[in-house]
Amino acid sequence: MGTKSGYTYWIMDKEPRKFYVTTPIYYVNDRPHIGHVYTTTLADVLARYHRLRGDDVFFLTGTDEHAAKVADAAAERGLTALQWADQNAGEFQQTFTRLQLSHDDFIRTSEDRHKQRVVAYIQQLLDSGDVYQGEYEGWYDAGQEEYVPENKAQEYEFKSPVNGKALVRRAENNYFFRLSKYQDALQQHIEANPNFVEPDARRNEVLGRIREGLADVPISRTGAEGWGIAMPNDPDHTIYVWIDALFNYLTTVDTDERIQYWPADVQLVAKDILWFHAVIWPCMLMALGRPLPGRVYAHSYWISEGQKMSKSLGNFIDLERIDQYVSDFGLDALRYFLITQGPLGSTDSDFAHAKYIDVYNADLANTLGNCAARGTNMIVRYFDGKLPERGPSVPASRSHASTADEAVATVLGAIDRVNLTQAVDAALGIVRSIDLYIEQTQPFRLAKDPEQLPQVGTILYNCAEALRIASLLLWPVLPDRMQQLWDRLGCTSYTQALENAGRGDLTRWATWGQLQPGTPVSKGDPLFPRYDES
Ligand code: ME8
Repeated sequence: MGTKSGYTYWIMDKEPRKFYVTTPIYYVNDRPHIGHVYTTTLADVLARYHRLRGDDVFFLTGTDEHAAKVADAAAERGLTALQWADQNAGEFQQTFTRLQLSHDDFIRTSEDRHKQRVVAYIQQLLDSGDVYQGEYEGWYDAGQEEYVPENKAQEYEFKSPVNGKALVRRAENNYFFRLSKYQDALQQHIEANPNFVEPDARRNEVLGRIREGLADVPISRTGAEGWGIAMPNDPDHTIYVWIDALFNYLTTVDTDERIQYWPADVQLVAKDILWFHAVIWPCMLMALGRPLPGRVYAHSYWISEGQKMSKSLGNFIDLERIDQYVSDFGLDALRYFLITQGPLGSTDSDFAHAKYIDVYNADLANTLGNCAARGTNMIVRYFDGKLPERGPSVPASRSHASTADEAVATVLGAIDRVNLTQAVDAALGIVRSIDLYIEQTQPFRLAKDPEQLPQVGTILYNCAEALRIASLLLWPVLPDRMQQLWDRLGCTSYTQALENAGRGDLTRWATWGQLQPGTPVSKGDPLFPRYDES
């Protein structure tokens, strides 16, 4: 902090902290569905929280294109693999743009910038002896494009746990990654860094499996017919799609301008692909001599109306359903449902229509929307649409300033732990406290007596100020509607800072007492109109 012309000001040009967040890169054999939208929305909300607090954010998503199932799906349609990949990668990009996801880059593994660097990394591993040639035989899950260890294959009765198709016995001459060499180092890293794999239940599973022992893994296959990245100096072998794909997190930022973002701070994945991210990936990074990511967070699954989503049941929450929810309830409402009801921890979540309506009406229409409408309506009605002065103090059970300060601290801590549900809950807690305050102080009754108007001013000032702080803390989840609310409260400078500089200054902005009395306040349409199915 410093002083200038008698005012205290924060030094704005302090070096921002970098924050790099990734999502899995998605297969382009099919169109996006709610699972893809979910993880990308989680990353978006995290990215926005970090931008809001002033961090220098890099948010990456993209598509994983070199899978055999992409080539197969293309062949069924008489297209080349790249044509089909272009079409679906385009669909992912358009969907993410339509959903206003704020990624800084979208990597496609078929791009040269990715392929060239993958070849260089594999060459480095060949040179160091961490990649070598050998013979491999095992149970192969063709749908997942992965070998299943013998004990797991037995447990699954030699069927894919994902699509139920028979595992096939396959023998190949492959290149291998010397995973076994890194077993101890990885185990120590996970034990010493409790946040490296989260949530805890998943971390324990991963540690348990590592302790059973890590065998070297094949990283190439033959017969890919030109779809994929060839092994350096050995065009008959194609780099296994998973190895190619994992490198995306590094290839995208391995340039002079971006390398300061590495290592990733948070890598979001779902539980099905945690092994690759918590074991194979960090060991490859160790072999390359690169720093490891800060956190690999594996969320659980969305199911649909109580059932696992599957092609055969045809119950995917697909793009059509997603667009329908956006048009019926608004984009912010979809984001809110995903973030507050989603499978962020270690249990699955049900995407159920009735629950969607309940959550929307309870939290958004009745709590947040209603609170904003009450406060602004009274300011318009009793103070001619100008924010009143803080008059004499009014007895209340709790100070708003301290409720807001605590919420800000809770949100900042929750964000660091990727606990988005807790962050939203703390922000909404401010809104609930405003409702309670209005119930206790009854400004609508006091306003009937002109002598009490200064007290009404205090109450409404406090409500508006608390609402302003709540809106800042809710913006990452509800960017569109909170910006509308800022317009009504005369806080358009936040929108400008976030749009122009790409970052905010949350701790300064969220300090109590910044709304200026006399500022025009308008009421506008309901932010979240109540939804009535009929
Ligand atoms: O696995 N609930 O791609 P993918 C929640 N290309 N999230 C879900 C979900 C569900 N029911 N279904 C999918 C791949 N997801 C690889 C990844 S990374 C180097 C390569 C989300 O298209 C979740 O994030 O099958 C999951 O990890 C991802 O989609 C899998 O997408």
